[in-house]
Amino acid sequence: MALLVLLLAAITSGVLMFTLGSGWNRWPTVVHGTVAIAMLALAPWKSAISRRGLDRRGVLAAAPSLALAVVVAAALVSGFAHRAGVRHVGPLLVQQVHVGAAIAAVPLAAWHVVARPARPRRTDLSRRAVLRRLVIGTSTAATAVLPHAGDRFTRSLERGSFDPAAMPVTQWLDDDVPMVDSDQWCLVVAGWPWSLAELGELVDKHGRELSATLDCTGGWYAQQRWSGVPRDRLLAASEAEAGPSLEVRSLTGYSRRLPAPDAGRLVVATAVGGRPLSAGHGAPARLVAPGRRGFWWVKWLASIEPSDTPWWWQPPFPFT
Ligand SMILES: Nc1nc2c(c(=O)[nH]1)N[C@H]1C(S)=C(S)[C@@H](COP(=O)(O)O)O[C@H]1N2
Ligand SMILES: [Mo]
Repeated sequence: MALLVLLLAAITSGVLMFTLGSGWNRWPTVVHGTVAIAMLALAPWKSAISRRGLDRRGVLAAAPSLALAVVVAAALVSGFAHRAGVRHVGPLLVQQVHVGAAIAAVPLAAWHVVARPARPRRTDLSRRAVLRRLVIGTSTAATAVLPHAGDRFTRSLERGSFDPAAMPVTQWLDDDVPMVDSDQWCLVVAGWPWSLAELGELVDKHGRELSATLDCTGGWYAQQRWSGVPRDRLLAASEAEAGPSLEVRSLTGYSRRLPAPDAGRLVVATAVGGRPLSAGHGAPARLVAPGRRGFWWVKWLASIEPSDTPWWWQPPFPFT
């Protein structure tokens, strides 16, 4: 039962670590680490129970449970390896192994819960058990919150800050860097097309430079000086009616819906480090969304449309 609770906490905190990039986001990170260590602490008890089950049922009947054990072990090992600074296993990122194993664990854990139900017993909450859990909990929490050199609280490692050429070019899943003809390109804001030249004039008039950290869920982050037009300015200049959310689309079809109250902090960037964006980093224009994880920073902007749909009405992560 305790392991099930921990597994749910691990998955929930892991998803939260991926969705937000600032403020209280450090708490899911602490929970995630604490839960992982607590799972390790409970492993000896669980393996004794599992061995009895295995003897009784045989390997074949226990296959899905064994598969669950393997993927959970893979998630734990890769998680601890990532924490220790290991980033690659062969062609894969350690983080990809970690997330892949966690996703595989979900259906297996669901099967396990249904096929091997365990009822909570009153002794689970007896004073001794509670005390033991408290000791495990607090000591593991203390370990998990210890700072780690070079890590941001998201556990990403620094790559190419203030040197855009050294910053990785990454896409969420399978997007490709498009060939964009900047003479033909325009950014449609609430139905109003802005050519690159017009956008440039707007940058000259209302431009803003800001330092913001791009933190990719792939495990790296970089701080850069971005410059462009604050999106509020762009919306005002486009005479856009505000809605509860803004749908930001890329030329590639990639899109994210952002809450309108964010708009004050969002910048449509045309330059980074004092130079026009490179193709890989989103030329002619990309979104800079301070405090949000990288996957919100839509590159190769095509349109920004105010919308009546609430921002949370979308998959938590993009599909491409
Ligand atoms: N159109 C588009 N924009 C995108 C993505 C994508 O796949 N397609 N990936 C996002 C992700 S996951 C990250 S981390 C950043 C990476 O930006 P960079 O390549 O400039 O470092 O772009 C974001 N913008
Ligand atoms: Mo990313």
